[in-house]
Amino acid sequence: MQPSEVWGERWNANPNPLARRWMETVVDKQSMVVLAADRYTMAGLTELLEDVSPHVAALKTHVDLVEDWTAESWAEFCEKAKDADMLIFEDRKHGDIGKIARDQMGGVYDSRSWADLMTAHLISGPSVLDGMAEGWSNVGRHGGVLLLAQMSSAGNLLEIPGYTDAVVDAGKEHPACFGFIGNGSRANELAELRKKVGEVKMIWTPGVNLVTGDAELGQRYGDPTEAVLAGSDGIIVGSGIHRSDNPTEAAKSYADVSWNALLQRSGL
Ligand code: 5BU
Repeated sequence: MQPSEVWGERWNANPNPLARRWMETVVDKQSMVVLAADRYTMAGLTELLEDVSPHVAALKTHVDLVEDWTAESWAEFCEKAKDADMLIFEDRKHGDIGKIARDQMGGVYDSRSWADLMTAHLISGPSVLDGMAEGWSNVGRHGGVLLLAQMSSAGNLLEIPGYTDAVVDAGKEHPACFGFIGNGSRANELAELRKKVGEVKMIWTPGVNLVTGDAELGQRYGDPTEAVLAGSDGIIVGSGIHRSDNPTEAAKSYADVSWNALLQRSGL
């Protein structure tokens, strides 16, 4: 299948190389799964990646969770992910003023050099987007920011009226904005977000699991099929895969569910 068949105008009219890369990988792998690789050792991460990579289209990291992190082992891990055709997405949730966010992409972890995508809150204003664009550009790269327009956790303050709309208005027009984080646990809120975002920017959704309902420490889970039908372009799945007894099979199940939902959404 070709990306244009599955994504239609969203493929044909999209000028953003990262968005096109994502849409293409989804079709190649028949998977919209963004793996939240929340393991705490390099061995655990590497094993997980090897188990699931055919069924996963992007790798989401929290680099500061890793207890035995070294620059060398991380570089090797990222290389494996790239070889398996995955975009690398550091869920850093930047939120400082532009120049500090830019410089926080350097430092020990030097995320500007290996992350293709990164999350940010827009709480400090649009300078965070400019700063992050500069961060990548300082090492000769282009990356994309996923702005938090919604969150999956109960009681999050992004739900205060007006906040999501303000994030979408600022991000929609900004070239560094790859897309938005939407709440996968509430399909109706996600559908509203899709209407506001339009067709160009991506929406990726955490808070999805085949077992729905309230979970650990305020996390909430919705059904991945419903999330895709409501407008999700990437389902972020963590424990549903990495805590499963069989991560390979779990990853395949999420891939199948997301791909079938995408085909249904596209009328195929
Ligand atoms: P889980 O194990 O599928 O619940 O993991 C979800 C991941 O998505 C985890 O890495 C969180 O940091 C991340 N996440 C989230 O759960 N909810 C949000 O609103 C955002 C990120 Br933003």
